[in-house]
Amino acid sequence: MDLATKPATPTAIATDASTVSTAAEPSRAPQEIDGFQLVIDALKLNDIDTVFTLPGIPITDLTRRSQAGGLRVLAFRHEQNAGYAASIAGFLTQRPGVCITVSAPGFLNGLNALAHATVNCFPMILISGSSEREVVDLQQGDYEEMDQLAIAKPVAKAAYRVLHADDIGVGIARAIRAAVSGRPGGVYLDLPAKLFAQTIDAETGKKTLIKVVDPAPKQIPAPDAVKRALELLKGAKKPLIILGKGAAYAQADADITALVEKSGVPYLPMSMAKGLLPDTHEQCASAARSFVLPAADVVMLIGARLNWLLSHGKGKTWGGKGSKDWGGQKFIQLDISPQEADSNVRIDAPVVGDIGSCVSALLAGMNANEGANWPKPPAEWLSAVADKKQGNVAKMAETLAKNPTPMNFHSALNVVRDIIKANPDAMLVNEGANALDFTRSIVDMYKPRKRVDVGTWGIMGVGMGYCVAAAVTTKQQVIAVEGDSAFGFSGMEVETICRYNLPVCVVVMNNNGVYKGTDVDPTGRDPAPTVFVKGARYEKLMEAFGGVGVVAATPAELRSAMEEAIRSKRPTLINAVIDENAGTESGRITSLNPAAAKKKS
Ligand code: ADP
Ligand code: TZD
Ligand code: MG
Repeated sequence: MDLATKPATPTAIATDASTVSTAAEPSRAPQEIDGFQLVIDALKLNDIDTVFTLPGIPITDLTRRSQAGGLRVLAFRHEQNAGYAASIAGFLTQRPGVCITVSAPGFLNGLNALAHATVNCFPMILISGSSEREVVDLQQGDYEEMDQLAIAKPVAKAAYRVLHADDIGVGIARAIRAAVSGRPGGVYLDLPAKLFAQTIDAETGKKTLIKVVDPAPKQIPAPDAVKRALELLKGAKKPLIILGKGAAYAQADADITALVEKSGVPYLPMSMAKGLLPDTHEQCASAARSFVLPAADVVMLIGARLNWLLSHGKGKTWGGKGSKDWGGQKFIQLDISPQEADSNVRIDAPVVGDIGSCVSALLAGMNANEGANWPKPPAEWLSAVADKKQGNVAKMAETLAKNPTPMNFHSALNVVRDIIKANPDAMLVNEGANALDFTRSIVDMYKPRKRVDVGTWGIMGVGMGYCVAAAVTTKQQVIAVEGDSAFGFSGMEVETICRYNLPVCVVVMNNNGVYKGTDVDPTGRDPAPTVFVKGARYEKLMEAFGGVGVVAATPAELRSAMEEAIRSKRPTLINAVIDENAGTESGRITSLNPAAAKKKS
């Protein structure tokens, strides 16, 4: 920001990065260390190697000096996208993703992602610079004045403020511990501008830093809880396992596979748990979802909550008669949060602990009791699931084989499905309504933590932030399947993707609008609220920054464009032209639309 236009206060000038012409450290006695450096050193000491940010007062120099000090500093065009990037980096790495923003508006832009991290159980730290306490608390109108700590608290797992340079070590340590221990979540760390310029003796300062020992301690489940769960599972006639993104987060892939295979129980992956075992696994019951949920008698939830995404464990989805009726299932729930059990229906066998420890305790119990002879579920159940699956897979294959003009979601996603099959290490980012729901059901995943999407809230806007974080943290090719509306929320970050030259291929499923492109304003005055400029040329956005833009009107064109993107590793945006009639209102969650609910009642 230009000082001439800034309502400067003396303290703001003192910490204003625009007064510092280079990334060099400001002059001070050689034996002193300042707040900026203590923050950077504390992050590095705790193996945080990347920060997601957007510079400005008072954190410009924090970003410059972080970069000079060896951190990877990824600068975005909007803090919300930096925040989403940090949140998914946390999910992928089990280390808190760090987002650094300016005060008030920048902080508020980052807050959405902080809430998202908390709701999705992703470890993240939002660090925001803030104005001077004395002025904020008396509401005297400071530059970007806002009581940020108070605003962050309700959406954060924890929120802290550091006022003195010698407390920075403790502040960062507490933030890291809060983010990754127990149920992970978003943590807010408030750093007032004055703090960065404070200096203390360098030797003393170094001693105040804390390297967090065992930040996410194992939590071993109680033996009687494990025994209770195994007894329930063993007695089941129609057992089912549901894997959630908590299971994916836990990185206990081999034990989870062993547990599922040893039990012989059909399983359903929630969307971000897809690929924990390959979707093509014979026990995968995704293609028989609406059959297995109401039919199962014992359901084991592994890192999945019985929230709206699982119809709260009751109602018609689960075989209940009315929307609030319990379907009669018994539930086993493996979760790190002891409060999760009974949140929606009774949990008969809660197993509280980290997924890795819970799963290995169950496996040990199975081996101790029965050795290789742990009983498989009854054959009638397995064959009923297999039959249902086969029928649905055959129906889907028929639909996928059609080649309509213009393309619909199925014919386009049939291509994406092949591309992911051929490139199972690629990361898949996915958002939209139809663009989300069809991708989730059509595109098989083969490896853990390869699919990242709208998560627990079903939010639009995670797309390009996720792409940057996925590319940087995994070093793999990233493929994003984006609704045209969804893409618009973070579309400007294609510049960021080009700037860092990341191997990201964005496929915009362009059906001219939200759900469909066919609505009209009944008064004839304006475009309908769900409709965009028809035939929009999204690919030109990528070309504007030196990336590759392609229009794909047929599956063949889409296939060759995606193959070329993967071969070249260049930032690519493919404008996939989809029939504007192809979608349905709200995708698969039409029932949550109050208009639809009203029609029914
Ligand atoms: P999904 O949306 O895939 O169903 P949810 O986000 O609803 O998954 O559920 C994830 C669950 O996993 C949360 O209840 C959370 O407490 C739990 N969880 C997250 N990390 C771990 C872990 N390391 N060990 C055990 N449980 C975890
Ligand atoms: N705003 C935010 C932050 N999240 C949301 N989920 C919405 C608005 C509402 N919304 C959905 O739930 S899906 C969607 C919106 C605006 C966009 C659907 O259009 P699309 O996908 O083009 O992305 P399809 O393929 O046309 O259905
Ligand atoms: Mg659309």
